[in-house]
Amino acid sequence: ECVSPPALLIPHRPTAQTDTQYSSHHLPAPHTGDVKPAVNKEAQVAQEKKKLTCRSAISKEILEDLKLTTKFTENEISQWYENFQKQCPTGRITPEEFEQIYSRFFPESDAKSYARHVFRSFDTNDDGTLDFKEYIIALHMTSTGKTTRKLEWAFSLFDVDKNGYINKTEVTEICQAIFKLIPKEEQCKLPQDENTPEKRADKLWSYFEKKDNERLAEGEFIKGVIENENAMRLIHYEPIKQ
Ligand SMILES: [Ca+2]
Ligand SMILES: [Ca+2]
Repeated sequence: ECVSPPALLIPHRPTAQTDTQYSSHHLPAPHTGDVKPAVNKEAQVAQEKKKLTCRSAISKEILEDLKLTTKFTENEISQWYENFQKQCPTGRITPEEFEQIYSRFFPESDAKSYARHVFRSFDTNDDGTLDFKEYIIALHMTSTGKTTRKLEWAFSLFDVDKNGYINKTEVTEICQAIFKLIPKEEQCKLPQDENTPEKRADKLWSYFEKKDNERLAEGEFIKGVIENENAMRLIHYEPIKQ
């Protein structure tokens, strides 16, 4: 059992519903303290002791850094850290763990390749694991109300080889991963011009007015998506709410 996925999707229109969904599914709930009555005092003391020895505080350096790079408060960061430590005792999330988190959220479909791409976009130091700092920055990028910030992240998701540009092959690759998230019964209800990953990629690419062999810079990508509701919709998949 590990932490919740930081970014299943890019909520394109922040609504009250999205916010509620976000707080219940995406954020590891800040530790509010167990209110269960203690069975006996001795056990309680032992438990407190254990807590104190197991828990290592977040380093000042990381805390200061995160306060600068995100809008989270010191208290929020500390609570998430505590939660993260509890659920990921190694302090790192592996690609396999990340895939498992995603597959729990998409039980009807194959979330593996999408999870791999998201993982890659968050693993900024390319060491093959997500540490707490990368996790919090991921949370910040995807939970902020700012559309441009989310789109900066979306750009990094689509920039598969991390060269600073998106080409059509990369768009196709991400569209293939997104497609696998869509349950089969939903796939057959898709519009004719987006019912395969290739068609979805063609449609999305057409909004940027680029030739097939041209590439997109970050600014062009963000502008193109902001200006076009369909492009915004096609860059991610939002499961139908039950
Ligand atoms: Ca890393
Ligand atoms: Ca690229």
